[in-house]
Amino acid sequence: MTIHSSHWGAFRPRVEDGRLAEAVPFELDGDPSPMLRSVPEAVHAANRVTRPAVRASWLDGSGGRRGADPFVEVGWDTALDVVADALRRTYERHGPSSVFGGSYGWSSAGRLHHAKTQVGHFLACLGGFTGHAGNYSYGAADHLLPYVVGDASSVTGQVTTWAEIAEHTDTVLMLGGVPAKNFQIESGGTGDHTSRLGLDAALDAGTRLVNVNPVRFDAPERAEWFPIRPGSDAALLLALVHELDRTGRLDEDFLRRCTVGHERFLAYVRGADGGRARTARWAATITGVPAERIEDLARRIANGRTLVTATWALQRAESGEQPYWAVIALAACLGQIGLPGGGFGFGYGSIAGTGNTYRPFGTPAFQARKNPCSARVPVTRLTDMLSDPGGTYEFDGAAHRYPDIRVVYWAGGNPFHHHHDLNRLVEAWQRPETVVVHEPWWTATARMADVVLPATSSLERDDIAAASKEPYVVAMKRTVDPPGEARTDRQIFAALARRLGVEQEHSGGLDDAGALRAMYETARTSSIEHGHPLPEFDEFWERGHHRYELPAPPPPFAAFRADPDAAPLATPSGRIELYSETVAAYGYDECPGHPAWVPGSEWSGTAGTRHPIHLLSPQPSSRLHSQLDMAGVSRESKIDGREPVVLNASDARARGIAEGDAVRLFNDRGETYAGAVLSDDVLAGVALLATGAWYTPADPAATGSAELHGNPNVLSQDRPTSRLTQGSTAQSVLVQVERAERAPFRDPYALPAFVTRR
Ligand SMILES: Nc1nc2c(c(=O)[nH]1)N[C@H]1C(S)=C(S)[C@@H](COP(=O)(O)OP(=O)(O)OC[C@H]3O[C@@H](n4cnc5c(=O)[nH]c(N)nc54)[C@H](O)[C@@H]3O)O[C@H]1N2
Ligand SMILES: Nc1nc2c(c(=O)[nH]1)N[C@H]1C(S)=C(S)[C@@H](COP(=O)(O)OP(=O)(O)OC[C@H]3O[C@@H](n4cnc5c(=O)[nH]c(N)nc54)[C@H](O)[C@@H]3O)O[C@H]1N2
Ligand SMILES: [Mo]
Repeated sequence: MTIHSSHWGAFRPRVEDGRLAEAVPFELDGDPSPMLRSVPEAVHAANRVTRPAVRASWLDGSGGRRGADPFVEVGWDTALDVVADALRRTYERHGPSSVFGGSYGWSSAGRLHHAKTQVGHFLACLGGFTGHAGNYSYGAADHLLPYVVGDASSVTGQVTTWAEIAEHTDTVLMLGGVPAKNFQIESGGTGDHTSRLGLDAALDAGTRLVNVNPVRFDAPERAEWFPIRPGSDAALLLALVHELDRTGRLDEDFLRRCTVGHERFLAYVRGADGGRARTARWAATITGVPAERIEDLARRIANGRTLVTATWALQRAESGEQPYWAVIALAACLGQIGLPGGGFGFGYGSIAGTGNTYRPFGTPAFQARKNPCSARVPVTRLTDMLSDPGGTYEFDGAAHRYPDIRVVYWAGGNPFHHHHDLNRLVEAWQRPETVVVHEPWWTATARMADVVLPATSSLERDDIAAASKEPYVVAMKRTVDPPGEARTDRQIFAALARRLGVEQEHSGGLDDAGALRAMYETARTSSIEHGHPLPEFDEFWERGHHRYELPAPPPPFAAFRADPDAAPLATPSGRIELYSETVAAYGYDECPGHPAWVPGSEWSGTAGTRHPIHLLSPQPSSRLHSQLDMAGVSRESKIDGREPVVLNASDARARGIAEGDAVRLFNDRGETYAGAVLSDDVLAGVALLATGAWYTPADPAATGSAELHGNPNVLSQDRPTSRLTQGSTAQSVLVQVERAERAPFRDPYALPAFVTRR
């Protein structure tokens, strides 16, 4: 029986007449994702890219406008020649930093054909490129946590396991809940979805879950809902600390032994900094949570073993560092960091593998050649980089300059899904001389390219799926033929490398099959060194999967807690820093030296605005970002072809909006149309419009065109969390919503216009 995998899980492909008929869930997966149902339709979609295509007015040098001009289909030789020429010219005239190869994006679960890594490898062979720093997912946490706890392992590494929670934890205080929709997904795929089972086991064992969230439904039914205004969690956490302090419940011994800066932090909480005491009453006005409820919560978390968690979403907002730092501060005050089932951890329900055993070895992954060029720009600064060559920005305590980008090379990502304030990006995107995109589908980003090269989907090539928070390594076997003339990204780069004289550096004499074997062998060597050997390649490929069986890990921070001198953290003090001299010295008022309440410029507490609805753009339940949007589960979720927006029922009534109505969401940055869903399980004043509906401008030739399909990124703001981390602020967005009498419509998945087509 053949096997394949995806970010949404492993499956058994059933093929009929050369076509994928069904993706049958992997029999060992305890909780497979319904998204598998979308796979056949996506793979055989009418909007696959089947031949190389070049934007007509780029080819004839007449200028034109990216996204608005028709394409010409050409043969592979012509396409590869024009790309090779553009690269050669650019490297000669402007050097490596003028080529942007950051190419952010998830591509497929296959670790060899991970397109972004292949882009980086290829461009490194040519002399290097401007890369990116950080990520959209947890960029603020990733750069903040090393200052606080020495590294970001509480986001990316081992956190308290589900088993430990079930056995030891009385209360899990879950900021952002534990969304079942999100734990369908693991980057690199998963053979076994464990989160729902882990949660159920904990609930059965008597663990209480408190879902602190503007949304009720992103937690199990059995959880308690603790509604809160988006963007206000730091205030709640400070008030909980205040309440612990006021009632004599601080763990002074832990604070003294294991932290530095608690005096300054507590002085701030008490109001000794000249500000107000951060009491429950103070927080009530900010968070919308009654003071008594905050006081009661403080009592409950101090009574018994408590784990404080937060989803990644909380830090994707202005000053998104603060709730994360405050979670750690609250956990430190409770004094249970390092105890089984206690302390803090991030990303439960943000991704499938959180709560599993983390495995820092034996995970097959393609190793790209090192980038010889040091230029890197934070992912969230994409638009500024393109529009402001030579401009300066701050990042992580230092000033940097934007490079002068002439070529943008993107494969495996969809910036016209993922980036914020898309109307700004559309204009900045017109500046470079050349934009090359590899895509399996005619996405918004493909339509915004000069040269579009048809890439295979994962089902049309051999690969291996693996992730370090998930026990399975899974063979992804070629199942169907590529459509038209599609090639693997690696084959495309190999052909370009030949033209540019770097074939040996690029491919090392290996074809795709040879490279796959080599990638596996590297992981196997590491697995043997760690005493958990992967089988030989042929045996693995034949069986199709391998499951690592690992012993349960110790609680995070256990060694540090036991003896902080013997097992110090990698912070300057070796302790948990509740006040960081380093961060304070940077002088960023949006990210001071200790956890603080720093209201954003755009959030639900902003008074007197013309755009009173706080729009959250969560991850979609029906797809992965923009992937699978055209198929099955996602397509069926649309309302008259538009993305559903969840509105609080009273907000909808006040605007004359009924269930299923077309609505217009707008602010000063853009406007988009969506279909209304009414709910009492979303806090009043808050709306939810998931990411990933394919960007569909009404008029691609117009500046600031209306968007017709419900893409929240025409509304989101292109402003970083802070200068410290330059994270994404997707969740700090204010909009107005109105009923749309006549809502315009265009097919989001239509093919672009072609001048000629064979
Ligand atoms: N408003 C708002 N915006 C957000 C977020 C949010 O919360 N709110 N979240 C952000 C986050 S956390 C993330 S991670 C980003 C995600 O942003 P992306 O990772 O850019 O989103 P995807 O849709 O997964 O894009 C992957 C692209 O790769 C293509 N692809 C798949 N396989 C292959 C392949 O083998 N080869 C090639 N060449 N291409 C392939 C797919 O067709 C798709 O177009 O979005 C961010 N944007
Ligand atoms: N189905 C599906 N799953 C996915 C993805 C996908 O595209 N589809 N994408 C994956 C990726 S790339 C990522 S980065 C992760 C992202 O994972 P997250 O960032 O955790 O996901 P979100 O869905 O944005 O939000 C999670 C929860 O946080 C809540 N929340 C938002 N803002 C606030 C706030 O200010 N305060 C509080 N208390 N709660 C808040 C939301 O209501 C929601 O319940 O998801 C991954 N999982
Ligand atoms: Mo992400």
